[in-house]
Amino acid sequence: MKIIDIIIPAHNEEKIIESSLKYLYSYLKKIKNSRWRVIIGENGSTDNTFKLAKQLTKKFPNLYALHIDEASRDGVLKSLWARSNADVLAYMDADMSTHPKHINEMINAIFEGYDVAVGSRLHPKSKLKRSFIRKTMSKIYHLILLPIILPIGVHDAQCGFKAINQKVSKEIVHKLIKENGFFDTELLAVSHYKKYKVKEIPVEWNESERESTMNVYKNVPKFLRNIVKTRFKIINGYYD
Ligand SMILES: Nc1nc2c(ncn2[C@@H]2O[C@H](COP(=O)(O)OP(=O)(O)O)[C@@H](O)[C@H]2O)c(=O)[nH]1
Ligand SMILES: [Mg+2]
Repeated sequence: MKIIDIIIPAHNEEKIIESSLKYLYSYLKKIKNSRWRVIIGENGSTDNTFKLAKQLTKKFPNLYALHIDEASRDGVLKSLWARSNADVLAYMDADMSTHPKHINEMINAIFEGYDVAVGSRLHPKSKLKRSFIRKTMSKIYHLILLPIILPIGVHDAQCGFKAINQKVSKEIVHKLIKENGFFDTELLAVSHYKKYKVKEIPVEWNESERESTMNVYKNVPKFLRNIVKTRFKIINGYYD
């Protein structure tokens, strides 16, 4: 039987984690003929996220809560994917901005032989509820910066909804840097370079009403530096 691990990175999410899990589980119940686990990967919270997550493991089947000693969301994703032996390694953001109805399609894509499956908010078929400023930043990033410096082969690098198989996990995940959400762009740029089979899933996205936990504006210079760095790493054969 195939095994699916779904990681939920969590940082100061005590207000939404329970309702998010309820929402997600109503769709997970529809997954048949495989064993799935949901793993909350918490770090750095100053609220009760971890304590609550631990309590919720008694309420939700196949739910695990881990406190990970890593400094960032990317560090948590890297570390939990690296230690998983599942056939499908997935993650989704705790706020369920990506509608969880897409989870089956994402998992099935890996079962069908795709190496990577990613949610996409910039595909013509996506449905998007997002603030003007975040939409604009995303368009500049994906329509101008990435095509010029670091092609990724799909419309959206940064949607918090992705899955990979063990091949991708073994070959590249340990090489990705762990900083401020850039993990997603690097994963896709390297997948594109290595000609992995990538499925893009147009998603329905409803931006969460809670404030972003990711320091989006502060991270802009780091993203710019990292896209150039990744380009050079590809040229220098670092991922080969
Ligand atoms: N474990 C962990 N998760 C984080 C950290 N920072 C953000 N996250 C999680 O990353 C996901 C994306 O964050 P979010 O605030 O929704 O970002 P946005 O959608 O880009 O505004 C959420 O599940 C957060 O809880 C962190 O430092 N550690
Ligand atoms: Mg979000």
